[in-house]
Amino acid sequence: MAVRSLQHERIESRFVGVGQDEGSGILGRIVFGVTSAAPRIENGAPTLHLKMTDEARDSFAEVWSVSGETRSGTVNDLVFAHNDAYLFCAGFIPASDHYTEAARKTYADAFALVRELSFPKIFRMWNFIPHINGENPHGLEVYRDFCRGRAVAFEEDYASTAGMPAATGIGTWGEGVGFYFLARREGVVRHIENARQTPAYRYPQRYGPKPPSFARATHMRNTLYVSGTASIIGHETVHEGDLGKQWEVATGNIAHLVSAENLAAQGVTDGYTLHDLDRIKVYYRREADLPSVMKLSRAAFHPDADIRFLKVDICRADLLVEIEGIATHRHGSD
Ligand code: 3EB
Repeated sequence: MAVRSLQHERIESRFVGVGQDEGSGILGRIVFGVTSAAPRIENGAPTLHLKMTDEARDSFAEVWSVSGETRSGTVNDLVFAHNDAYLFCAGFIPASDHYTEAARKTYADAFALVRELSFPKIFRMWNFIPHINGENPHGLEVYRDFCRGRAVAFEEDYASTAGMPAATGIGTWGEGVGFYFLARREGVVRHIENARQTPAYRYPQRYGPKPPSFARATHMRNTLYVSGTASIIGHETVHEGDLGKQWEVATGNIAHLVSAENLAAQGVTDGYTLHDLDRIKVYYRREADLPSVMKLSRAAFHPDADIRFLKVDICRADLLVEIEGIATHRHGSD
């Protein structure tokens, strides 16, 4: 009987120039560029294009790779690839006035796929929503409309024991909702909350008919996948209009989230600091804030951390910045 090599258990992401990711073991790629489109297989791997900028020179790709053989496929407009241990899947919901039903169906299809392919443990998800702060014809904010459909799919179609994963829900300049996620076949996957913040899935109704479906982070194999994190204490936005103060709260939230103290209380014997974060995305709302967020990032994160800045709308109209990343223990230089 074959013994599964630990090599096959490794999964990693990197940010590269568009088209700079030739090589084997690519599970999926996301092009943060100038157009949005439904995902398809490109150069042998599922590829999702998201319009996040007007400038081609600001484009980059996030590439997820594993060792060992991968297989890819398409079902119900979902495009996926997997090896023995991990699944990458991307999907797209065409532009619409109403997202509840389409989101419910598309996420239900995704959950059916993880069951059929036996990758029941989703550990990280990203959702990119156009006109996120706009209103639909019924006066419901687009983000809240999306959240309603996603919540119903999680309630009805996702294993109740699996728990909701770390996620990002953020704006895009494209038309249509693009999303991608990663799932694991077996092993321990732990979803983590933050004592400073109300679990998003328990936000009160004033933020929408159904709450957002995500955990603050997910821990797996010495790695902590940190969700999009903003200037929210409890369930309330704090420091409306003040970028510097929102930055302090958002990074403070992450610092506590990743700390040994917060993790120990949730069964994880590990602990990180802001300097352990990498593959960081800083989403900011106002063009004029870019120099500030770059300066604040340099002061907060490790000099070797790869950080990308994306100017998009954020799921609450009063939020100016949102930060995500992946915490691992750095090797080599300090
Ligand atoms: C928040 O804490 C900010 O809807 O998937 C962060 C991460 C946010 C994920 C999502 C939304 C989502 O509520 C917004």
